[in-house]
Amino acid sequence: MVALFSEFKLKDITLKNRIAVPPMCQYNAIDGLANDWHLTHYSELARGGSGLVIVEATGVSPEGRITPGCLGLWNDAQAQELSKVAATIKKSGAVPGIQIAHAGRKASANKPWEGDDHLPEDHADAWQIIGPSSIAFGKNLPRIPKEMNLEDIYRVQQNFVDAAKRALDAGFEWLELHFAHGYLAQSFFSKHSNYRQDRYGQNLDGRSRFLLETMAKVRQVWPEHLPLTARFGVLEYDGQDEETLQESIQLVKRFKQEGLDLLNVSMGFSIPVTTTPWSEQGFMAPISKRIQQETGIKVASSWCIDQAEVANSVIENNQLDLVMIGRAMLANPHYPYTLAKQLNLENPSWVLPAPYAHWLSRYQLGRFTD
Ligand code: 8OZ
Repeated sequence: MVALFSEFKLKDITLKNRIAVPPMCQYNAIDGLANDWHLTHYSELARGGSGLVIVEATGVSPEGRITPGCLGLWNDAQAQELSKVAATIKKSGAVPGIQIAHAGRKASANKPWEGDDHLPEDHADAWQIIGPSSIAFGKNLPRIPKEMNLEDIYRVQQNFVDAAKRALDAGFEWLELHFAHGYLAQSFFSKHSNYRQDRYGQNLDGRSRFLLETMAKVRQVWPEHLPLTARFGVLEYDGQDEETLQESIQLVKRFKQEGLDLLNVSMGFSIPVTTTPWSEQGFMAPISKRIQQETGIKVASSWCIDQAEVANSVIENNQLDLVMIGRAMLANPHYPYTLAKQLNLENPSWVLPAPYAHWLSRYQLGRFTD
């Protein structure tokens, strides 16, 4: 038995293995609509053999997008195009997931390869950015967000609810709330970005409120039998990590009470300069294990967990329930097949959809399967 290729059941959903493709922005949409790029990109990823493919950060409102090229789910036309993406993922043998997001003060930006900075305020495509407090992220994202009033807060929460309903109608079976990476929800939680003096700030309870309320509201419309998950930054690599981790653990316990089924453990990215140990394979695995042990939530994580032995051992040792593999999948969309061979899975071809598995296993001609 190869642990990485064992099934994983969460609510009524069974993944055929423990490999998931995390959300990776494509910045390639117009008006938030999925197009041929997304259709082929996601079907290619799903054909690669992962158990789960999560569609990129999809804005719950126009101003919730990171860039003008991000996907959206604030209208029915977007849901219609995304339903084709969900269908192709499913037909290719993976469970279709989607991440819904609001980028907060990091919104209204250029594509990473066109500057990775805020669009100038007077740019035709720019929009007003919002956040818990009027504090800029800094460096490449210098714009100061408008401090959200209560009406803004309730509106964005309703946007999350409406997007979740549309995601369900479009055929997605796994929902991930983007509560990480310095975007709106994370910025409510982080002391670096939340200076509010009302009940959405001040202390741990207040800084947690936006996230908990949003999750509770979404859970009411997202069916009980389907996984509700969130990506959340449990630490910042800012020198205050033990304190942040302890706060995160308190919050994750409350997420669980609100009906969270699995946490995609990540980093906060609330400040521009951090001490993240990028070169260590699997550096998030021990942190995820701690979250799992102290809260009882199932955990997934990504960030440099792509070598076969590492990916398999974090599952075997129960550090993670799912391994998220993103960049290696872009470089080689059939990476799960490569992993299956490296881990000596009996019949590695069966990681792939039937038409591919058929050809790869038919004549036992090793040279065709390399
Ligand atoms: C990693 C680090 C910061 C941002 C996302 C584009 O979460 C991102 C992102 C990923 O959507």
